[in-house]
Amino acid sequence: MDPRVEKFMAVITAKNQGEREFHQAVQEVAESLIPFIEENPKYKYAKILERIAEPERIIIFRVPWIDDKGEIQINKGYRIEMNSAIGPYKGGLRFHPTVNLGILKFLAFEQVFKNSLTTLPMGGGKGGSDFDPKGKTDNEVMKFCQSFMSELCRHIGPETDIPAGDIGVGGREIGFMFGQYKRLRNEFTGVLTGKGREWGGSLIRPEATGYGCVYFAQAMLGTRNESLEGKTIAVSGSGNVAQYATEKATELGAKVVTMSDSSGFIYDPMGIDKDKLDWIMELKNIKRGRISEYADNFGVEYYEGKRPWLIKCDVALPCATENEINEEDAELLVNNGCFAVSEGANMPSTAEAVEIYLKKRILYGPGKAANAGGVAVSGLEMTQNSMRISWHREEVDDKLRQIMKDIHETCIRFGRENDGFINYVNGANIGGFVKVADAMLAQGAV
Ligand code: NDP
Ligand code: 2IT
Repeated sequence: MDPRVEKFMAVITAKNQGEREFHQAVQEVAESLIPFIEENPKYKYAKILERIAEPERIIIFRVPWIDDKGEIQINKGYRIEMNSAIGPYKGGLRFHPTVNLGILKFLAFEQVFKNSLTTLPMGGGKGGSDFDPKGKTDNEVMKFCQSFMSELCRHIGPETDIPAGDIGVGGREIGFMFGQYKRLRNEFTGVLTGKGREWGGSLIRPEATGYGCVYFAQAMLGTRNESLEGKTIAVSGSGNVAQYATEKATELGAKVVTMSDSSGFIYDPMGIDKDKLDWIMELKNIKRGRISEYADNFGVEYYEGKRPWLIKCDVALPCATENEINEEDAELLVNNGCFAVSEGANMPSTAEAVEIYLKKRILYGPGKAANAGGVAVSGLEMTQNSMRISWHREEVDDKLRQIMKDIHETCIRFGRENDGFINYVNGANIGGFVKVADAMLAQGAV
């Protein structure tokens, strides 16, 4: 490791003990930024990177709620307000039993750079709870969401901090939280994004992260005069991001052969076409079933406890969760001919996996660039709410495409190496940093 990065990370790990994912996210950014900051000492003397790595505010609270049996349940609630240099805090809420402070800090840190890359005026934040919506009734989810929002509503607002969805938080949860916010504050405002379209939501927001991830893959392939037409794709996950990544990739002529959940993955060599995807959407979004049921229904292989990366593919779209591609998986992917990875999830590749992509010179779009389409359309939802209008589907989709193109251009501008190779990691980290850093310089030591 570069000794300057080592020195920086020693302070980060000492100050944020035990927060493994946060260390991982900060180190990746530091490796790109420290050499850049050395060349631009104004950022060094103002300690911009040191400040970006320290959240502006963290709120942690108790979330008590009563389950259907009448028993009191207690969860932890969090909101990390990471950086507001270029706009109000913006970022999703995650409800998953693995949620802890370190995971939310990593997500909030990534969000700062991602939101800056979108070109829209949004700062970075993230929040959530260790609540597990799996196996809960709609009534229990509502009770939890209402209790969670009863506290969170003191800290957020349309000009302050605007949460949205993430793992375990979709349209249902956003609806319950919006209802409680409105009731407590007596305000109908754009305080959350990902709302239903009848009550302030933007068209294309549900699709945006998955579509954007595929648009980014398309742009990367374009640099090698390739397209998605006829390509075999491995997707992981079967939630919001995975579903719409699969839909768009299929629409563009690719064949998606895998999808997964936390129990295992299915391999459908014929491809998950529109009808089969509709079946998955009903299974996952309405019946809340398991992906293994797809194998039973369509007579394909199910790999219990495994991830899709052992399947031969041209392009991988990891859309489930962090660190779902390790060194061994990355080796397998590349050795089987995979030449592009576009990350729908946040930090799905371990540091060792990323090293392999870069060493093998494949097209690698890190999450903060490739999955920025979700928060970008959240930004467009905020604009529509402020203007009290709603744009047509095509209009939002066109804006999303343009934003993904612009992010890709930014990555090229800051990430092209002397031999022409595009290092999208450096591109995204430096490209996301500059705007935030300049705003922080202008605003003084706050
Ligand atoms: P969903 O809750 O809709 O879906 C999550 C999917 O990932 C499910 O298939 C789930 O399986 C699987 N998964 C979750 N945790 C794990 C785990 N620990 N191990 C294996 N599989 C797991 O979430 P989203 O689709 O919204 O989010 C997916 C990823 O995309 C996350 O990394 C999120 O941070 C990122 N992201 C989301 C955005 C959005 O707009 N929603 C925007 C940008 C990034 P199971 O059902 O078994 O839990
Ligand atoms: O990780 C992310 O970018 C999200 N979960 C979406 C955040 C948002 O505010 O739309």
